[in-house]
Formats: sequence, structure tokens, C-alpha cells
Amino acid sequence: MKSKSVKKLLSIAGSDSGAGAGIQADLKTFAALGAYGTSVITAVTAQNTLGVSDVHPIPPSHVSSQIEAVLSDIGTDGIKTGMLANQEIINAVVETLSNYDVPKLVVDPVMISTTGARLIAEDAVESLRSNLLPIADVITPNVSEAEALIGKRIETMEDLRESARLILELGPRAVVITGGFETGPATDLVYDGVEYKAFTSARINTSSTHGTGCTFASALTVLLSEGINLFESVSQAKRFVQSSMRNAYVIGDGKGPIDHFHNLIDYNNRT
Ligand code: PXL
Repeated sequence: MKSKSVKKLLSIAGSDSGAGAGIQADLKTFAALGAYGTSVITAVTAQNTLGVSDVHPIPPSHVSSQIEAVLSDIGTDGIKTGMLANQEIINAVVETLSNYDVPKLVVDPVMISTTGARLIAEDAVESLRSNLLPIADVITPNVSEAEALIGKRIETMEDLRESARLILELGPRAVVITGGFETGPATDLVYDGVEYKAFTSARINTSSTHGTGCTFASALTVLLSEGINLFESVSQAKRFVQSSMRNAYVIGDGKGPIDHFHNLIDYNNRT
């Protein structure tokens, strides 16, 4: 038995049968970064790289039971939420977490899949806004999720800064608006209520983009749980996503997964 301690991270999210996004991406990220991941499944999606064909939400009381099972025994150094599917599940998560000390909560307000499927009921956005955001340490919307949260179009860098400020007013301690606009550089804008910082890189021309949002938020949760400050954590999480995209294999005919373990396994020399 090893005596060295390991960071424990919990992902509360949906299952992606194609394993590019959702719980599967989160657990791969936790493992690749040396942490022990646990998972609470909110919904099971029938999905591949081309699209989502079916969604089966888990009963809210069972989502609560999973959280209680993990936190009452294993505990956690940080929690990341992803697809929460509907209002009832969001409220069950918020209520159950209120019984525990949650060290770090990163909320990825998942709304639409990489392939364009809706992953949250429309009337649930209000529950995200009023019930979950106030308890979040960091929220990581992409531009379209940020637009849905504030109910306004975001077209310029100035709009982006303004939307980060409006999202912070909803209660989280910090916001990272990820990915930038559809064309042009990939810019992640961070705002902690004091300072804006933009992390910009050239957009990578690839179809391996499935699960990049999930991976970024999970990596950020690991790094924050290690006590690394927000700006440095964002910078390192962004680099992890970029190198996982650059080293991806082509899997499936659509938006393929990235390779979380590109640093770990030398596939070509495996016997
Ligand atoms: O990347 C957002 C996301 C989150 N959760 C699940 C998903 C996706 C995107 O496809 O399938 C389960």
C-alpha cells in the first residue's frame, strides 16, 4: 500500500457512451493528472462522435444517493459539475452538497454537446443561475453558454469582459469564458472580480474537439485542489487541453475525442 496521499476529485456529470466527453473525459483527466477520480452520473447519453441519439436522466434521488455514497466515505478535495440535465437534478445536487464541506466547486454549465444536441432542459438554466452559481468557486462557460446565462449576444472582446462581469454578479467567485469566438484565436478570459486576464493561443485545426470543455474544467479542478492559483491553473489546464488535442488519434467519423494520456503511454513501443 502506498502511503503517499493523492488528491481526490468528484465529477457530477453525464455519461457519454463514445467516451469523448462527460464523465468519461473527466475521469481520464483526473487520472492523467495523477488524481483519484470518483463519479456521480446524472444522465446516460447514447452518443458517438456524430451525435447524441438518446438521453436517459437518472432520478434526482439516486443522484443524491451517489453523492452521499462518495462523500460519506471517500471524501473529496474538489468537485466538478458538468451535464446536469434538468432542474430537479440541479436542485438535488445543490441540496445534497449543502450537507458537506465542499472544498472547491467548479461548475461547467453544460448546455449543448459538441455535436449540437441539447443537454439541459431549457427551464433548468434558471436553476443553474439562481441555485448552483452562488455556491460555485469557478464557472467555465463557453461563449454560447455565457450568452444563455446573461441573455445577451456576445460579439466583441468588450462584450466578453462585460458578460464575465455580469456572470460574476450571479455569485461565483470567478469566471472563465472558454474558447473564444468561432473563428480567430482560442481565447480564455478569466475574471475574479479584481482582474481580467486573457489566455490566447492559435486555434488548432482539428476535428478532435469532443470533450474539450469537460477536460478543461476537470483539469482546472485538479490544479485548484492542489492549491495552485486561479490564473496559473487556467494556463496549465489550457495547455493540457491543447496538447491532448494535438496528440489525438482519429476515432469515429465526427468530432473525435482527444488523448488525455498522450504523455503517459508510448503506444508505438508497447509490446
Ligand atoms: O462537452 C459537454 C458534454 C458534457 N457532458 C456530456 C456530453 C457533452 C458533450 O458532448 O456528452 C455527457
